[in-house]
Amino acid sequence: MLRTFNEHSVRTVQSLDGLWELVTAEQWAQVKKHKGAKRSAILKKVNRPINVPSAWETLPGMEDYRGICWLRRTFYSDGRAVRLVFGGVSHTADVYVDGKHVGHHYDAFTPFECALPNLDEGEHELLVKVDNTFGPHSALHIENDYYTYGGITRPVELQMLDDVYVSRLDAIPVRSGKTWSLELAIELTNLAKAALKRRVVVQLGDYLVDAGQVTIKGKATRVVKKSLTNLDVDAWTVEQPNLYLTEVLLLDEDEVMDDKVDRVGFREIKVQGKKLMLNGESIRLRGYNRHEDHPQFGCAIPVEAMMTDLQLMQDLGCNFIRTSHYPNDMRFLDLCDELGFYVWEETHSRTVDITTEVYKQQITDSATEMVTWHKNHPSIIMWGCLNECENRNASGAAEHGRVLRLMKKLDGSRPVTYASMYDLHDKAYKHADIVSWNRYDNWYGSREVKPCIDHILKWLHSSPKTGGKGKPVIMSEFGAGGIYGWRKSHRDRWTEEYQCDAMNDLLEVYLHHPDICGVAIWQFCDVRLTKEWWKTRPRNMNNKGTVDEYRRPKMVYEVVKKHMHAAAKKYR
Ligand code: ADA
Repeated sequence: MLRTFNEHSVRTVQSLDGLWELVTAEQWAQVKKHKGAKRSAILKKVNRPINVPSAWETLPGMEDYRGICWLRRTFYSDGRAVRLVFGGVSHTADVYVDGKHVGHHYDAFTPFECALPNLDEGEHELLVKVDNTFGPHSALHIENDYYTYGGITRPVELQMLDDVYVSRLDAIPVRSGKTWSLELAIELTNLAKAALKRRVVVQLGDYLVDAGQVTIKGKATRVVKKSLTNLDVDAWTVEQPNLYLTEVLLLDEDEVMDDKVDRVGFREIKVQGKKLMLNGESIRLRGYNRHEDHPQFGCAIPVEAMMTDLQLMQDLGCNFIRTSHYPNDMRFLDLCDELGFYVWEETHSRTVDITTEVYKQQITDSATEMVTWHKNHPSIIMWGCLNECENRNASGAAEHGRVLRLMKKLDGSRPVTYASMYDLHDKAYKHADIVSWNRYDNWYGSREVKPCIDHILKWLHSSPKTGGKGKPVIMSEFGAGGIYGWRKSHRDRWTEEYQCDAMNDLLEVYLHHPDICGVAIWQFCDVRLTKEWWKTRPRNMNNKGTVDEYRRPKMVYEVVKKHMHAAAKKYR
């Protein structure tokens, strides 16, 4: 399933997870040279089963396959309109039903849907062409310090719809003193040619609001806005992550024809001077950058393994996760909502070229889909974008402003930021609500941590001209490499001992600095890289994890745990 809870108790939903068939483009090229029985015999021979969701790199012989594969299965439709929802396909999908092209999507990390309003009753073929190649067609998935896998890497759902269905539900909490309200925007889609009426009812716990009869024109959508006010509910915090199921019901006369369930956490996140305020109280963020990467699953990490990561981070005393460098699986965000973590979710953009037209379209889609699909998660307290992208010139800074404004326009309830590597030379701070820095003073340089950060903080707050004066600051990346098991008395770089010494110095300064409201260690676990990065990365891995790729704690685990728990006692 796409979520950790049922989004529908009335709408017919079927999971399409499980065994599909896979052929590579090369194999298909051979197969289609033949016809009839010969073609079927060859296809039967080359077809291999693959689980969905999964990365094809987990199939023996495909560990580093970069190309195009066709994934196939069948499904049954009862003659109603069908909606296919893909949690994520890495990295480009073309969807065909019974040979007809019904959808296209770029970017592994955001969900997408295909509407099939006129399918006959019966069995249908679902074919997905998946492409994980690099090139001018792909501005966000590039050779990088993390791996781009291939496959249908997040869950797939088949939904059978009534003529009118809830196509989107936005639920944004608003705090007023001790009570809360909930601003609802309910998008209804009418698949029929004729205008249709539905009664709209919203339930949240014991609260019920009846929006009455709504008419939706034929083949159109309509947004119904309603507020639930004076709600006596318990707030969402990481200490008490209270969640409330909110259900929208669509009725025709007295029959419930469709529904949509989401979960709401009543929390308010604001910036106040140099502080982050949650429900009116200042908070400090303590946590990690986490890639969706695992040697046994690639980026298609199952929920059980997600839980292992979150429980390790809780054990370490963390309350914060940055989804470096892309929108995460909705089930992971659900777990963060349930367990109580603050999340910085960001667009898919690690040090990409932000000057091309392909980039501009792809980043706009990534930002729009991220906010549209994920805005109800209470754990997400800020939107990020454009990690370490060029902003030392006017055009780069302007592009940062464009994406930051786009995210704010889609959701004005959260602050926005980006992780910068250009400290004094960055020209885009004025566009961000929060200033965030990636710094590796004691890894890529051998500079002293405290004098360096004091120097750039003094500069930042010295004048409004910096664009960051008086704004909160997050240390969005810092850390050092340590190869699991490489323990030496010389404590040189890459030894676990060096990593401990570096982390000790960094956390001592960043966790307690009055002008720093949050820290995200780079990084939670060691991750695989694309092969072009071999020159600077032993094992062709990014080895800065606190745990290795198999989640085996390195020596630095205890250093982090000591510092984080001490900070947790001192600050909220
Ligand atoms: C950058 C980048 C990270 C990672 C890190 C490193 O800050 O944002 O993705 O590559 O450097 O390990 O050097």
